[in-house]
Amino acid sequence: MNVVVVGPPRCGKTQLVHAICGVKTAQQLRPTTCVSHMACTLQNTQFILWDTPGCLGHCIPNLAEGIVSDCDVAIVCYDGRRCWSPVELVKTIGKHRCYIYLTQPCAFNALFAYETFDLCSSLFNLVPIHVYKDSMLCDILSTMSDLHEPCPEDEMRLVDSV
Ligand SMILES: Nc1nc2c(ncn2[C@@H]2O[C@H](COP(=O)(O)OP(=O)(O)OP(=O)(O)O)[C@@H](O)[C@H]2O)c(=O)[nH]1
Ligand SMILES: [Mg+2]
Repeated sequence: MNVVVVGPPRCGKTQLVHAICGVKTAQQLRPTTCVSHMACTLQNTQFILWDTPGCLGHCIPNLAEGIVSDCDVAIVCYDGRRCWSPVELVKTIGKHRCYIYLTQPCAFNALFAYETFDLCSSLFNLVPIHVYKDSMLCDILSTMSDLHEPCPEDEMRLVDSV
């Protein structure tokens, strides 16, 4: 499963990728300037985690556009800064494959709260917001396995074709 991690500069994207893959992180990380990936296996599923440079405003960095459009899931990191909200990025990427991850447990601002409410109520679909990486990964795994489970109609077609 390809998972891309996006968000504004210095919000904790690289730290999250390292934490998920169990890599020890230097205390001060340098700004990410290219797209890179790390792999890990969780519950028998291989995850490829793609780290990206910080978004300027609500734009996906040019270097990351390809992987953002190809990935199965996007984790939109947010650290609570007032001048930025993850909602525009979620709309651009597509709410059906986005998870918002709060890198600071108390990450919050009024714009974020207002826009998130608007996003949920106007599109009739909730975008999951997580503060714990492990529960976010479980959520991603269970959603993806639901998506890949054959529906009864598919099973019937299979039986028919035998
Ligand atoms: N205390 C704490 N510090 C964090 C956390 N995440 C990141 N940091 C610190 O914030 C700084 C930036 O973290 P990065 O993971 O490099 O952030 P980034 O979003 O990858 O930054 P860019 O690549 O520059 O866009 C680092 O010095 C980290 O030590 C966190 O969850 N808790
Ligand atoms: Mg980084």
